Parts: sequence; structure tokens; C-alpha cells
Amino acid sequence: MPETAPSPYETLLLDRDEAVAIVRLNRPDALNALSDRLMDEMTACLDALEADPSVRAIVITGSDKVFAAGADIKEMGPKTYAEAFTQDFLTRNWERVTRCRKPVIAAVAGHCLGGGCELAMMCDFIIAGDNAQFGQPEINLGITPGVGGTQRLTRFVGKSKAMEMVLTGRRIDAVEAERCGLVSRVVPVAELMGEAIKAGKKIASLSPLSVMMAKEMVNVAYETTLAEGVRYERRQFQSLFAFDDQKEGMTAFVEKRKPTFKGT
Ligand code: DAK
Repeated sequence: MPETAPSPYETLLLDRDEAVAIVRLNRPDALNALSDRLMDEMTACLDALEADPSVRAIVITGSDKVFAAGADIKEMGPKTYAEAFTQDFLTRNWERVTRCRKPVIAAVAGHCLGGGCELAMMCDFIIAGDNAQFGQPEINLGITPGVGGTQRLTRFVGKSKAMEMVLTGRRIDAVEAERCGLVSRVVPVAELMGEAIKAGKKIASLSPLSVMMAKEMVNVAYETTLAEGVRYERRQFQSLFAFDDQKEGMTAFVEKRKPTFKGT
């Protein structure tokens, strides 16, 4: 069972289950709307988790009913262009999760809208509860997605579905999200955290070196050509033979025992 320590954050709860850190968005009265403070705290929290060698995987989640209903509309509504531009509105603290070198799993139940959907898409993979609803409803507010919703969503689900979601604000349920590749799988909402933590623990039991490299390799697929990506993969793969963990993994297989990875 996760242990809950007193949270150093106002808008996040931080739990631990062995090597898995669980970051829970916690603004229930605002449906976990992603305020500037929340994103500042998310940035600080991820900095701390990355610096802690006992953390091997991170789960970001909300409640059973809402992951996040988007960026905080009440906070951003009154902003002027001059303020948004000079303060670098929302850029400064929104993309920390994309720079995480440790694996980050989004465990999504309920509403996952606007910036909430964009935050989930920044994670390495999404496990959805069967009540999850994904959408980019910004068009209803006279704006557009602003932190990846037109770009990551299009890469995940393809042009036609992304266009429909972005232009009409139509939401998709968990089944449709799995069918179009937005989420890795759907589980009953009561099992969501158990499944996400189990995935985190599996990752935590592996070599942190091959895990970190594998994450980088998959991410390169989104940034480069196929030929360049395959070349990058090959070089990274070859470099794994410099590590003790590769010898340990293969020796353990031959000796029919569980490997003990040391991250060296
Ligand atoms: N912001 C602020 N408050 C919100 C909120 C939000 N996004 N969503 C809900 N709330 C608040 C409601 O105002 C209400 O507060 P009180 O009236 O009780 O004070 C409370 O949460 C409960 O909400 P509802 O009464 O509306 O609850 P319902 O169950 O009836 O409806 C709903 C749930 C999720 C369907 C509905 O709340 C809703 O439609 N919410 C807004 C969804 C939305 O439009 N999301 C997109 C927001 S725009 C960027 C980074 C990020 C972004 C842009 C740029 N950069 C880095 C440049 C992101 C933009 C967005 O996400």
C-alpha cells in the first residue's frame, strides 16, 4: 500500500509505494484545474523526485472522478497579451514532465481535458480508468490548445480524429482512446492505481540504465526520421554492452535465476 507522508505542496499529494512515487493532483474544488501554483509545484516535485535515487518510476494521477479539467480558466481569463508574453505565461512551468529522465506513467480517471489531456500526453504512457474522458475543449473558450494538444494529439491519434477533437471539442471515452492509441490500456477504475503502480514496480525492478535509454530511444522516434532513429537506436543498443547490468541480465537468464541489476 502507498505510504502518505505530509505533503510539502499545497496542490499536490505525494505518496510512495516502494520505488514508485505517486504524485496526485489535489485541487478537488476546482476539478484539479492546473493553476500556475500547481504547475510550479509539479516542477519542484519532479525536480525532487529526479534527484532522489530511490525513486525509479513516477505515477501522476488525479482522483477517481477527475484527472484534470484543464488549465485554470479563472486564473488565465483576465490575462492580457502583454502579461502572457512578458511572463512567458505557462511555458516556464509546464514542460518539466517532458524533461523527466525517469519513467512517468499517467493514471487517468474521469475528466482529462484541455491542459489535463496535454499533461497526460507528456507522460510516457497513459493507463486509463474505464470512466476516463479525454478532450481538447479549448475551442469552446475562444482559444486553442496551447501546450501540445494540436501536436502530440495529432501524432497519437492521427489527423482526422485530432482535427475533430480540436475543432469541435468532442470528447472521447476510454474505449475510443485505447482504440486510437492515445492510451496504452483501459482498466476498471477501481484497479487503476494498482495497475499503474504495478507497472511502475516492474520498471523499478529492471536496469535503470536500459530503462532510461529505452525511454530516450522511443522519444527520438517523435523527433527524427526513421533512418536517423534506427541509427540512434543501434548506437544506444551497442553502448548497453558497456554496462554490468547487461552481463548480469544475460548471465542470470542462462543460470535460470532472477537478475540483480545495480545500475552500473
Ligand atoms: N478552470 C477553473 N475552474 C474550473 C475548471 C477549469 N478548467 N474546470 C472546472 N472548474 C471549476 C468550476 O468553475 C466549478 O467551480 P465553482 O463554480 O464550484 O466555484 C468547479 O470546478 C466544478 O465544476 P463544474 O460545476 O463545472 O462541474 P461539472 O461536473 O458540472 O462539469 C466539466 C465538469 C469538466 C465538464 C466542466 O467543469 C468543464 O467543462 N470545465 C472546463 C473544461 C475546459 O474547458 N478545459 C480547458 C481549459 S483551457 C498552455 C498550457 C495549458 C493550456 C494552454 C496553454 N501554455 C503552456 C501556453 C491549457 C488551456 C486549457 O486547459
